[in-house]
Amino acid sequence: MGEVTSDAAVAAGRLRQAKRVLVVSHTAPDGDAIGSALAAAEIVRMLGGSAVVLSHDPFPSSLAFLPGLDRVLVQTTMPRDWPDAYDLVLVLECPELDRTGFEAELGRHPVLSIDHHVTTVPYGEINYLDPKAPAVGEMLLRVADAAGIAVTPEVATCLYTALVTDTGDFRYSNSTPRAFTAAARLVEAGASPHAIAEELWGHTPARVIRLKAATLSTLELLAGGRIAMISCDGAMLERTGAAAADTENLINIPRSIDGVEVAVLLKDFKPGSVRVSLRSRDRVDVQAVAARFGGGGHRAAAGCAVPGTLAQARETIVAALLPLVETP
Ligand SMILES: [Mn+2]
Repeated sequence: MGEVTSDAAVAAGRLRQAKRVLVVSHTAPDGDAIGSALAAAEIVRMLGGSAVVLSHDPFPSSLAFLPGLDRVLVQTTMPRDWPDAYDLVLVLECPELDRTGFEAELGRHPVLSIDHHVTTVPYGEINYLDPKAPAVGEMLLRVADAAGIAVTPEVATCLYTALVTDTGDFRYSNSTPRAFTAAARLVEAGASPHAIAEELWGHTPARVIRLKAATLSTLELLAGGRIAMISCDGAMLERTGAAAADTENLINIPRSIDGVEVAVLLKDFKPGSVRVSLRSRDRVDVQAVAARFGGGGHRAAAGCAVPGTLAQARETIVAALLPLVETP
């Protein structure tokens, strides 16, 4: 096991030593994954090194405005100059190395892990871990500070996007003073909350709305209305022209129903395995439920994969949740 630290200066020091860094985050990347990866690559460049961002999966179209996104390698294979041209791997937002989709290759160089998940396994040579951080983007602002780097408007835009998406527009329980302090700094550094909100929420492709309608038509209320469940399958994607990444944020709709304590989104896109997203209003610890199936996340937002058909996964998850919503 490598070094575990909550000190951003240790991470900054390690990045300063690196000449060429491969930056990776998790599959099915969200705003914190992509925003943090782009900002981290820029921080490495400002420290005098070079960096390449590699993403196993495509990103949601709502994030297409992020500065530097056109240079991200979106592919399931390693870059052509891997491994010889690199001397460090920076892994962001991954509680376990296999969340990257590239775990078999990444061990060829030392790994620096930066993450804020409660369940993070310290798999890196250095692990800068802070479960109290509202987003990895906030941790990277600390890295920039520790490195003595002035945040550019482009980096501020990436980090603010990481923060605003991971806190659900500053509505989730991670909307702490730290989140607002970082947000204020990033706005001062050139991030525009209005322009970013417009990009994130004002350019929804019609296929996403059609997928939303199809998925919401499956709504079931269970346990006297305390569990809300929706599901989505490959046929719906085909019918609407949507992609798997377009399911992002859908789960917040059943979560918003009056009286619902846990919302569940079942995604049946792969034969034999159903991807499960869980959201709670904080009273129920959905991370503990996800962990039972090898998944992870946070108390109020977690995910896992359950083997079987959609109907089987539904039964499994309902059985796991029922005792939790029934305890007063
Ligand atoms: Mn995050």
